[in-house]
Amino acid sequence: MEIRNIAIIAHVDHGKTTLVDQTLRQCRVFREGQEIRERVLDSNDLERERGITITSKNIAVTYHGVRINLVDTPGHADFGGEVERVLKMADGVLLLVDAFEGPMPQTRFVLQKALQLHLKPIVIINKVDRPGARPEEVLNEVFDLFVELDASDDQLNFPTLYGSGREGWAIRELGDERTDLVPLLDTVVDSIPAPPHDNGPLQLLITALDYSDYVGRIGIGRIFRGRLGTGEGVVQFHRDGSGTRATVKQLYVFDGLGRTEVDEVSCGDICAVVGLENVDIGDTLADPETPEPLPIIAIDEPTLTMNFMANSSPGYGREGKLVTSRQLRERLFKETVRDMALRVEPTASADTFRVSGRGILHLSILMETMRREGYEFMVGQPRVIFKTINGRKAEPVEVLTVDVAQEHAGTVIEYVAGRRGEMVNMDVGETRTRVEFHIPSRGLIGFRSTMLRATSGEIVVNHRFLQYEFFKGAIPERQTGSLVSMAAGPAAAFAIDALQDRGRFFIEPTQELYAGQIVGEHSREGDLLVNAQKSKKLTNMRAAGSDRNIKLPPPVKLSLEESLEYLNGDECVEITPRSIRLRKTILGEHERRKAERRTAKLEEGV
Ligand SMILES: Nc1nc2c(ncn2[C@@H]2O[C@H](COP(=O)(O)OP(=O)(O)OP(=O)(O)O)[C@@H](O)[C@H]2O)c(=O)[nH]1
Ligand SMILES: [Mg+2]
Repeated sequence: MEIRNIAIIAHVDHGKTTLVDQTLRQCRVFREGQEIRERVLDSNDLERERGITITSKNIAVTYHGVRINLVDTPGHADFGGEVERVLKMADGVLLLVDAFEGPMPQTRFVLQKALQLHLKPIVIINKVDRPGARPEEVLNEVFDLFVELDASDDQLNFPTLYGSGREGWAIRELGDERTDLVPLLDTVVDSIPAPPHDNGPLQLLITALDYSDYVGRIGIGRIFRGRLGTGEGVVQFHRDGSGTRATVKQLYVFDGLGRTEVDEVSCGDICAVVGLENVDIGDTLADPETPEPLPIIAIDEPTLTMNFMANSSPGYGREGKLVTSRQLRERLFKETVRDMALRVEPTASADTFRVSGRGILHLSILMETMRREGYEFMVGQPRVIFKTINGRKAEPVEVLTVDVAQEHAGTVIEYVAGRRGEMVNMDVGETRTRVEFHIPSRGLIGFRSTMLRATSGEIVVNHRFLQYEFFKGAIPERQTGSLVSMAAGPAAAFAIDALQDRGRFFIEPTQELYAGQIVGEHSREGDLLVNAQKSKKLTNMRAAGSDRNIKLPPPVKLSLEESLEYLNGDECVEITPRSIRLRKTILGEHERRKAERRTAKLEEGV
């Protein structure tokens, strides 16, 4: 069977999954009567809730007798490493660009990777149905981007389409009739090269993993040379260069949303292999007669780290069932097996683990997954990972793109400058201005929420890792302190009401609190201990009901990511299946003061 291997790449939310979905539908993968959900590929709960793709997925459609293997990739910058890896499976890419937004930082990153791998690109200007879409202008911007990225002449000759994944059509010229995705499928078959055929000894590169409760780990990859049959022996080369013997128990090729078992897979095809112990990303399966590994796949270094700690809050174990440090340890190390970009290290304390990854989203997805599984734990302030380059301290720097109403551009520029950022480009549009900066990752922590507030929500923020650069100098932490509950017990409306001018609250009346819990953000520097349980003295019947008559502004609800970004160095987030609470890492006021004095002395060098 003829084959085409193609990866769908784009900036976050530009419509990859929706387009794959529609392609599946139109190729009749959905059996009649089967319940059809939107974006069926975003299959895990977190993906559905957040509306983003977290892990890439393989699907395949058969079109005019050609099997098109499609890989849907995540668009969020934290998962860029994953995209880079799965590109190894492809001979071509479908680059999607939102007809309204135009090329964004992640568009640039994924395109650059694809061009470096000499993959054949097809460009589709997507979401043309969007009001305000500017497809022709965006196509020009995409062309400029190709030029900037040093695309070869052949790559610059990319086929282009306009389309709407959601409405399920693609066209070659804007005036064409908008019927279906046939023009896109035709373009894929015609312009993406078939995988080269090499009859030599087997080489299969594992680029993704899957699990099944029945068979364990499953390796997913592409055959670059030779062929592979069920029951055959192979040499499995690992990342460290060592090789072990293994036998292929089952082989599958992709078929629609699922897989079909086959006896043999030929060169160029993408398959799933069952029966390999400890199979890992980057492994090569090779012919035992002529065992030759493929080059090792580079993996992104983590840039951000956080401490994960066993929950030590007074109510620990009440909301989750997995609470011990041993359970936490096991779970974290298990994740490193699946997620190459994650690093877990023990620390001097048996209850604390240093977990490092590619960004706040990357790590918060792990936290969300764990709390759904029933874990309780705490996480400390996110910190960037410094490196030493040529004997000097270096730190991660990111490209930050901000789209903002013109009147707010000044606010953003000023804020970024205060965080050691540097403006590199500014595009003043009719209503919106796009500003691009280079800024240390440190300066970005808390950026989104601060700017959303400063611009009343009129801002779109995107950023992605650029490179390590020499340390840029101190950046102030959050200037304000926290409002800290001094006692345990349910919060009282009366107390919250009386403290309104001290800051903004994160909690609601009647919510159960413990001493040392953070109940709000102080409007000034330094923490403020508050009595959040204080209620009005009940002098008579009428006063007893008065708590109910107090009108409080709604509390500020921080998401998990916002909570992480809020933290100062001596604070952490308590995460349980039911709650997310902010707290001082040291709960007792007395002990906290003592620790503060110790740190202050250390800093003075006494
Ligand atoms: N107007 C319009 N909206 C679209 C179209 N395609 C997708 N969307 C919307 O855009 C949002 C993102 O779509 P997805 O398909 O999840 O985008 P994605 O590129 O897979 O996103 P990530 O995987 O997170 O990078 C959803 O709200 C879709 O409904 C389109 O053709 N037109
Ligand atoms: Mg997606």
